[in-house]
Amino acid sequence: MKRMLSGVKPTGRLTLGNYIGAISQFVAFQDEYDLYIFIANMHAITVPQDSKELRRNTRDLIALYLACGLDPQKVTLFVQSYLPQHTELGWILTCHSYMGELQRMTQYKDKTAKGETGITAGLFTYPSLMAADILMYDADYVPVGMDQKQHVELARNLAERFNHRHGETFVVPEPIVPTVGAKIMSLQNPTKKMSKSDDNPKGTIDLLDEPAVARKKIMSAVTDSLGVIHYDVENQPGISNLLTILSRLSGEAIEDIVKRYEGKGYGDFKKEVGQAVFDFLTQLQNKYQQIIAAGQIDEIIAAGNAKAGRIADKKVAKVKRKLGLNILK
Ligand code: ATP
Ligand code: LTN
Repeated sequence: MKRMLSGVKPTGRLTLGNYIGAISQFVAFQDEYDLYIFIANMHAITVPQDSKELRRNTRDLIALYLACGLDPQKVTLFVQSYLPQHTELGWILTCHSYMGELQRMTQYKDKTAKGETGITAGLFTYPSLMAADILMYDADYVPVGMDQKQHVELARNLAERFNHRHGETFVVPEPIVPTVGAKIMSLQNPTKKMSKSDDNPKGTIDLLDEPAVARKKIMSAVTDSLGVIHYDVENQPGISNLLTILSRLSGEAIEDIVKRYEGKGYGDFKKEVGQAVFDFLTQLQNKYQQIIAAGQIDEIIAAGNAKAGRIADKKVAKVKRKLGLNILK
């Protein structure tokens, strides 16, 4: 079985966009791959975080992942801050990364170009830590959003460089970027991505929104005045976005939904999408509550940390041997 790994930053509350674009894919991958998913909380602190919020977001994120269908029997779920091997290998890979390479990474480049102040050295070097996260586990595939592809490419370069200098040590990973439902749009501005850091909460469906509130957000989603239900991203971005949401939640093909709505109006259509979102959130939040009540999060994470830790220990020991860092006989 090929190994697949991905990390998520616990920097805010998850949205329906995160579910459709990322989490639902992980759930689908868990049967086909030896899947490792971890909470990248050491990455979250590259920008200032409130400690209480970070702790809450991290636990919510784990509970939501489980509620969305990640099965701890199939997936290794762990928390980065419990595995010091990541920062250790991160440092070693920082020492194999060139300034020029890191300067080309978009997050740092964009922030610097905008003249932002308070950019930390951690934000500059985090792509090397991300490479360590990936190379530690010999991941064959890394599913990420478009914005992260560049970092997986850096991980590839570092793996090749290290293998070349010190002998075969790391698997060279490949990024996987989703094709469908990769971009759920804001309900208030359907040409902009639905994003957890949006200022307008009406544009975003939070996975922990009251289902009735979420339904209202769908009912007041921005559409157009054409009055026909067609999938046409260019001219009807709002309707197309709602079609994508309904299709991904119900499993019905977009063209079948379009056929059912021939000659019908937006009101009925929105009602159906609203109901689908309402039902989805109700079911998800029930599971979320059950997971919290079952009190198994600590146990699941402890098991995931232990399993990941065994692999990480071996890899770090091997790397240290290659570098001449272990001197005791
Ligand atoms: P922010 O809005 O703060 O930039 P984000 O909501 O984009 O954050 P990330 O943590 O960067 O979230 O992304 C987590 C995963 O969710 C990534 O794989 C990303 O591609 C996916 N994702 C995020 N927003 C959407 C969206 N609107 N549609 C589809 N996938 C999304
Ligand atoms: N940098 C990523 C999160 C992340 C990650 C990883 C993703 C950290 N380490 C390893 C895949 C593999 C982000 O900002 N979303």
